[in-house]
Amino acid sequence: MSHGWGYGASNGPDRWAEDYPIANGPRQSPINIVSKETQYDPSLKRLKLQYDPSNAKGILNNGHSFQVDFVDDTDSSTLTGGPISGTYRLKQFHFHWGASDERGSEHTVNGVRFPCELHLVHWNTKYPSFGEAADKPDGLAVIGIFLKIGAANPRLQKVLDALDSIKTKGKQTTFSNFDAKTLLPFSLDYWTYDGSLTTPPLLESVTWIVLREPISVSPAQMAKFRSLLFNGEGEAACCMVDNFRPPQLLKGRKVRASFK
Ligand code: 1SD
Ligand code: ZN
Repeated sequence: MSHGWGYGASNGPDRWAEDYPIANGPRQSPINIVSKETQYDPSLKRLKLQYDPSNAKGILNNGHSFQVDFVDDTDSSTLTGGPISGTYRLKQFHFHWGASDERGSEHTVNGVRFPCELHLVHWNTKYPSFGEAADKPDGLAVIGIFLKIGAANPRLQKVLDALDSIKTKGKQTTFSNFDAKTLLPFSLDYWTYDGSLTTPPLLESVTWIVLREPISVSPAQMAKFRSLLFNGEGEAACCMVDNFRPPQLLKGRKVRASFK
């Protein structure tokens, strides 16, 4: 994998272990969530999200996905409650999606795949920075939200409209005044388990919080995701699609549910 990791035949998820042996570790993500094997845990708290729209900073094509970045130098956009202790700050959100609507999510539920999955990435403020938190067992908390085909989702439109400006790898532009809370579904019921980043370096530092209720996306909106490119400007065009890792072994882990 001398040319760097990606999602192609020569550098995709099946090859990541060559450069990142933790790919075969004990708490890798994503997983298939088998609902009847999850355990309702009445001690799990309600998720508390407090996001400040003025913290939205920019949007970037990172060559694997695109991400919306947030200013994270104060506690103004945070996740507390749920399965975590203490305060986690919002760092960025990004998506994973397929070449067609039959696939694209990273987590699956009872074997069912969704066309897209949103990840809201937070870091534990008991560490001094995202970078310091990223390799600690309790360093990160990522909220995963499934997108399912249905009505066009007006809450996604501002993000999708920005994609024309960041078509190729390395492009970025300002993205301000965005309330990430508007991307959440009505219900905040969730499953939670101990896992990892789903992209190299695959660090086993993530408390995953996967919401049960999907949000909607239209076929035309999904097409807009697929208009992005993996490649840099001036290189051969390669559509950014199928940028998801498939489910990994549970290896004895427990998945808890916040709901009965
Ligand atoms: O794929 C993202 C990656 O882009 C980066 O955001 C990382 C956190 O540093 O997280 C992974 S993921 O596990 O949230 N998919
Ligand atoms: Zn992700």
